[in-house]
Amino acid sequence: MKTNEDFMKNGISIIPSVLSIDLISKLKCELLQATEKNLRSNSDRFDKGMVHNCMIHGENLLKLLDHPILYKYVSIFLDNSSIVYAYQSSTLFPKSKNYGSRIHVDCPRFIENYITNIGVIFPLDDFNIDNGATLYLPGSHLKKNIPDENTFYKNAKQVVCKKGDMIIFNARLVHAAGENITNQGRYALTINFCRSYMRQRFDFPRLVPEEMISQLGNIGKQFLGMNVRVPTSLKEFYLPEEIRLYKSGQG
Ligand SMILES: O=C(O)CCC(=O)C(=O)O
Repeated sequence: MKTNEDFMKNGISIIPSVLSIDLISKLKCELLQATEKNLRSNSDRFDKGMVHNCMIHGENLLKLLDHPILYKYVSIFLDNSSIVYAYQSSTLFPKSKNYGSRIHVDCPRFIENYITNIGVIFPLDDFNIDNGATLYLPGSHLKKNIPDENTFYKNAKQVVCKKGDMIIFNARLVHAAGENITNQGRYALTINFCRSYMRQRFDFPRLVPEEMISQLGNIGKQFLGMNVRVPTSLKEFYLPEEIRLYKSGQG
């Protein structure tokens, strides 16, 4: 299976045509609105233009967490009880770079032969060389050290792909958003998944309003962390199985 081989050897795979054109335009519309709002209120932050916690910024952004193909590949490459560590946007405005354009990995721990986090990118525009398609160093997920800039840019490949494809990568893969030298924005959603016993960047079960959580199916609820909530009292600890906060079998 090429997808599997690419992921193991190079640290990254592209799953083609995961999102429909209709869904892409709805997601982009919700993301644009959230981005504008974010720029009005948070324009002085180091990650200016990045929308955090995308699931609370629109129905389609929320329900993306229920996507069966997303679940399938996260289960194959990480674990079927995985949870979301972070869900944000990566926008390259016209003629710009962004916070993700620095050479980096999305997981600080290197554990040989063991993956704690994987990254998923949903391009909402075609990714090409000119608009800053993600750069990555093939095989770098297998090494502890981050290469210097020269080595990275000399050997990096670029993820040229279509909007609606799904990029999935080992979070130890050394990568960087490119530079957008065009006059059009390049929009993308990025979701980092971790193992169910790890902590999330935000406490999503408390951060996401209940009425939104209730719109999700079992996959989306699991990804939010609803199966691994920690009791705050004995009363919560002894809740019956069906409504237990930390469910059994979570890996
Ligand atoms: O936007 C990109 O091309 C890369 C995003 C990124 O660096 C990340 O998800 O960590």
